[in-house]
Amino acid sequence: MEYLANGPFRDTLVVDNWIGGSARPPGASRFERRSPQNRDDLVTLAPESQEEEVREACEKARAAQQAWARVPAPQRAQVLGRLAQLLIEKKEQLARFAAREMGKPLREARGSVQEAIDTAEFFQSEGRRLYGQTVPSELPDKELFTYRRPIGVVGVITAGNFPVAVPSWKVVPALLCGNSVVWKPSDDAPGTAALVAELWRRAGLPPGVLSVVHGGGGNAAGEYLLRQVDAGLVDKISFTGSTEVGRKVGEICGRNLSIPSLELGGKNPLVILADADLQLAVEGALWASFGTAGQRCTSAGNIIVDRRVMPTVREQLVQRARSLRIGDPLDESVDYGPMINQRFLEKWLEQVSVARDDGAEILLDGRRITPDEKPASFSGDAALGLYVTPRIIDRVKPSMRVFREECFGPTVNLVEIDGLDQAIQVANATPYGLSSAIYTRDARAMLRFKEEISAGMTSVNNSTTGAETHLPFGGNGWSGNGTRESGIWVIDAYTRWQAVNVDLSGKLQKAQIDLTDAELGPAPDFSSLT
Ligand code: UN1
Repeated sequence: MEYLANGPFRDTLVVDNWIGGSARPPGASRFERRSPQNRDDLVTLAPESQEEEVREACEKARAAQQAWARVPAPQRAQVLGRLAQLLIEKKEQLARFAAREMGKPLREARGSVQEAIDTAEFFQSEGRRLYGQTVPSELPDKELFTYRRPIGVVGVITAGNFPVAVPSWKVVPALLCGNSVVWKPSDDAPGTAALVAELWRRAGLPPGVLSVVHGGGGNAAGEYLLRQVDAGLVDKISFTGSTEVGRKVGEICGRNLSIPSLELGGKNPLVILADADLQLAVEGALWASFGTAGQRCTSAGNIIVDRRVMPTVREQLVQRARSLRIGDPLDESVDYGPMINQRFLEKWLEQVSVARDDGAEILLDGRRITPDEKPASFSGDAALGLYVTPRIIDRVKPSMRVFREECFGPTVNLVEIDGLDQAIQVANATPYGLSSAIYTRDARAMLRFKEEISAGMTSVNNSTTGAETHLPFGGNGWSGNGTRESGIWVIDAYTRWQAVNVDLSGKLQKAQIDLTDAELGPAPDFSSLT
C-alpha cells in the first residue's frame, strides 16, 4: 500500500491484493475509484484481479483453514479483540477515508466503523462460548454431545454502502468459527477495504486465513470467486447486494449443496397510524428515507399513512425534505452526500418516468444538482459530484411498479391507507421483507404489526434503518434466503453441528433396539380414549 500525490486533492491510495499473507502487486491493470463528490479526486487505485489470483487466494485459504480451526476459539477471538482496538485507534482516519471514497456523511461513516468495533467486541467474547450441548442418552453408560464445526473456506462479497460494517458482520464471525475467508470488497470502496485489511494484518492472522481480492463483480473478481464454489475450493458464499445477483449466487451454491448467506434488497414499509406522535413519525420517516442518501438496504421505500393524518404528514415531510442540507460528506453539517456511483444515479433518475407511467404524482421531483440548479444550502461541488435533491412520490398504490421496485437513492413513496388492517396488508404487498416500522401509541396495534408483518426486522416508533449489531439482521421473500447475520444467530451460518456419541459401556449397545421393556417403562394405556 502506498500513496501517490494527487494534485490539489489528498493522495491517491494504491493498493494490492492480499493473498496468502502477503501483498501481491497486480497481475494485470489497476482500476480507479474516484470520489463520488468530486470525480477529479482519484481516491484509490486497486487491482482488477485475474481469475488465477482469485483461485490462488482460495487455495491458500484451503491450505490454512484446518490449522486455524485447531487454534482454540478463545485464542482465535484474541485477534478480534486486537482488531477492535485498532479500529478504535483508527476510527477517525478510517471514517474520513470511507466518507471521501464512497460519499456517506462523516457522522455516518463513524457510525459504520463503530458498528464494526461492536461486532469485533461481541465476537471476541463469543469465542469463550461457542457452546455445544451435553445431551442425555437413552442407553446407560453412554454420553451424547454436540459441537459446532467450521464449514471451511468462505467467500465474502460485499457492497459499497457500508464498506466497514457489513464486511465485519461476515468476516468476524466466519473467522471466529474457524473458517478461512477470501473477501471480494466492493469496487466502490476498495481503499477502505484495503485499510481494514491492513488492520486485520496488524491484529495478527496466520497467512492465508484471510485474503482480499479486489475488482468488479460480473465477469471479474466477484464472478471468479463464485466459480471457485463449482471448483470445490470455496464451501460457502456470504453475499450482500442486489436480489438479482443474489439469485445467481443462490443457484451456484444450490447446485453444490451449499447454503449461502444472502442479504439482498428491500422496499421497506414505514407505517404512520392516525394516533402516532406525528412529529416523531415525520422525523423517523425523513431519516429512514433520506439518511445515507437513501442508499441503505434498510432505507424506507413506502411511507404508508392513515388518511386522517396524511395531509399533515405530506406537508411536513415535503417541507422538511426541501430543507435537507446536501453536500460534501466531510462537511459535518450535511444531511446527505452524493450518490455512491453512476449506476445508482442513473437508475434513480429513471425512477421518475416509472412513477409517471404508473400514474403516481411527483410531489418533489428530485433532480441532479448542477452548477445552474442547486439548493441554496448546497455545500458540494455541483459540477464534479454525483449529487441529487430528494424525491417524494405521492398517490402510490400497491399495484404500481414504483411501489414494488427497490431504488437506491433519496426517494420515497407516500401511500394512503385507512386503518391498521389495510396498513398491514399494504406493508406486506411488496415481494421483499427486510425491515419495517410502525408509528403508533396503541399497544395492540404494535402487537398486531409485529406479529403480522412479514419482515426480518421491525421497529416500533423508530426508523426502518439502524439495526444494532447484536440482533439478527436479514429478511424474508426477495430480501434473502432466510439466513441471518449478527449476534449469536450468525454463528449458525458459519458452523455445522456435529453430533457425537461416546459409549463407555464396553459392549455394543444398539440405539432404539437394545432397550428392555423395563428400561422403556410400561407401555402407555390408551384404552380410556376409545
Ligand atoms: C445495509 O444497508 O446493507 O440497519 C446495512 C442499518 C445499518 C446496516 C445497513 N446498521 O441501517
